Amino acid sequence: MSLHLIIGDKLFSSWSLRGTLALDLAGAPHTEELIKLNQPDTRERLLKHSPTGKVPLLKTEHGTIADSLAIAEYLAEQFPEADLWPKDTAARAQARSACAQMHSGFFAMRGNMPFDLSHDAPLSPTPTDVQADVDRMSALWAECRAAATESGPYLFGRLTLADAFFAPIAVRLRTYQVKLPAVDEAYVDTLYQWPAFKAWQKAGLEEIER
Ligand SMILES: N[C@@H](CCC(=O)N[C@@H](CS)C(=O)NCC(=O)O)C(=O)O
Repeated sequence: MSLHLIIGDKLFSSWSLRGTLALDLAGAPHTEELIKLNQPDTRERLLKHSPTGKVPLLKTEHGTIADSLAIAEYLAEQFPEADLWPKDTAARAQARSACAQMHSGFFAMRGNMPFDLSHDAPLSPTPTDVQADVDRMSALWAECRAAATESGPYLFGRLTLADAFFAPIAVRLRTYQVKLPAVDEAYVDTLYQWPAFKAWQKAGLEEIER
């Protein structure tokens, strides 16, 4: 199977990180192409691949798939042996629900705390709607842990697509130095130790030097 992932800058592109982590979970060999965002020719370059003009994009033998959630579902379907979602039906439903909530919400956090791997300062003061998003995130993670039926340090025990979807939030929480309950702090630590995340972080920080 030939898979080609098109992403934005590793330093800035949170949605691209989700696509890459989903491919890592699937154990899917693929090639990668990085299109720098916020350049005069960015839109023209993206439109050559997809009318969405957004990354990530996954080029497959079944066509070009736009959107990180669609990419995740495609990989789950194509690599069933990788068990990208939790095995238990109720846990799987909760994992899908959590990813969808991430995908279509948390706007205050996303808007006020832009993804930037090199950022290292708190918001001062923290806007009320951002704090509400942080509190809701913490509650959502607790709901995931409560639904988990497998063991391990990730949201549903073992690594699943839910962790790929929340890794960029872990970056925001850490780089904006958000105070978290110990259980969430430990989860952020766990995500920062995921080898595929570490590789992305290293490459992202190297983009600054270039
Ligand atoms: N919901 C989409 C969001 C994709 C998105 O907004 N990607 C941003 C980069 S993280 C983008 O491509 N922006 C285009 C641009 O900045 O020109 C997904 O899940 O893939």
